[in-house]
Amino acid sequence: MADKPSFEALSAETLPLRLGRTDALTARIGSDTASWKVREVGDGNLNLVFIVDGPDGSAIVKQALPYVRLVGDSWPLPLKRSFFEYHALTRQRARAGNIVPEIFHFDEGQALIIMEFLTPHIILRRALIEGRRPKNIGRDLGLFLATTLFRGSDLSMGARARKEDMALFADNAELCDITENLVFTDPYFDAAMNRHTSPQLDGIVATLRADRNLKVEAQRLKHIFASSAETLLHGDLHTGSIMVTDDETRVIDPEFAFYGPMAFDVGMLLANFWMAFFAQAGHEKAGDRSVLRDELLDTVTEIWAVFRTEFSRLWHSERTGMLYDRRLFEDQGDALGSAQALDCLLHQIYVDMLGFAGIEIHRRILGLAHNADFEDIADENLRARCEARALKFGRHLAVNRNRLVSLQEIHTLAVRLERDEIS
Ligand code: SR1
Ligand code: MG
Repeated sequence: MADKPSFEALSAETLPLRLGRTDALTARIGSDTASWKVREVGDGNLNLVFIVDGPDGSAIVKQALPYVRLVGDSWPLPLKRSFFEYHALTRQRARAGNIVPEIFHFDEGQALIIMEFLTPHIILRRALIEGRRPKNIGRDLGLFLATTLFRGSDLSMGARARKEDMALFADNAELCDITENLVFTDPYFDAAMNRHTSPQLDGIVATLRADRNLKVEAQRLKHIFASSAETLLHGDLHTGSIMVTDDETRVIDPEFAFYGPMAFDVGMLLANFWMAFFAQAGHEKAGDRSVLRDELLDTVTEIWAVFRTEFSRLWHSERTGMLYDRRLFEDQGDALGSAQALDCLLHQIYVDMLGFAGIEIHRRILGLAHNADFEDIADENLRARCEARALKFGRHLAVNRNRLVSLQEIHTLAVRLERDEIS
């Protein structure tokens, strides 16, 4: 038997020759490779992404590289992350439906996934920077969180099936290691790859790095992240992993998938809306963004409300796993016991979600991987003011999360920080 070809990175020039006989692709876009148009459009930190236009349609080809694209080949990263992304995508699509794109083909050796081309979708982060908030994202993302987090857990899956799946994803250790270091540890000391965008932040950065309570909370959250294998997480659910039109939402890029705490995906996602809120002041050249600021806070509230409602519905209708066995509650006429257990679980997710959100905000301003919400603000003074407010907000969430009883209270604080009414 012929050896499988060894991994080789694609280029726009080589792609037609390399994939011209891949049926799953030619069936969708046409087989006349001479007429294919290929563009490399990857703007993330890790991978190659190509849009391939053919006579009959278009598709996305995503290929992992054996290193971190953002840094270069001095930071090797295993190609197998593509395997985890593929398996996460198929599970998420089964659990959450069309909000996850359709996968046409996976080639493990070449670490490539061929999938649905989303058009006219754009990255949600870009929409928010441009001043647009698609109207359905609160509902869609709340549903995505509830269905994927519930159905990937011991509340729903059979115990053996879940353990086997957990073992499969446990090998995604290098991607977890990135999060463990870049999110939970590096921002809180003078790590080599850290940067912040203005010397004007030096003071607050030093204060945060000397903040014992904050460092302890960051490590408590890291402990939960590393040891609470509750469900299959997306693992990198920020607004750059979401594509939107005015009324459609798609969630992509789950290469950081692993079994971890439910609150992590929720917290990372909400953090990105809060950062978008604090960044708006830097994008007001073409007009006031007060309405969008309100909408961003409303979106956070809606995501959480929809998540709670859908998670509760699944609790009552799909609780087929080993946890909170119905024989202990409903079957004994103890509906109250079931409701109490659900409330308790949702409360814990809420508290931990706030902590993860605070830490995510910090790492996007203090660490290696920043986000365009702030980076695209050209005026350094203004950008530093936006980032400083967000840093204070993140610290408040991480350290005081057990005492923050409502999102309304948190949003009052966000608005006051934004207006510099408190420092
Ligand atoms: C070295 S990778 C940096 C970041 O990019 C990914 O999107 C993840 O968020 C990761 O933390
Ligand atoms: Mg990504």
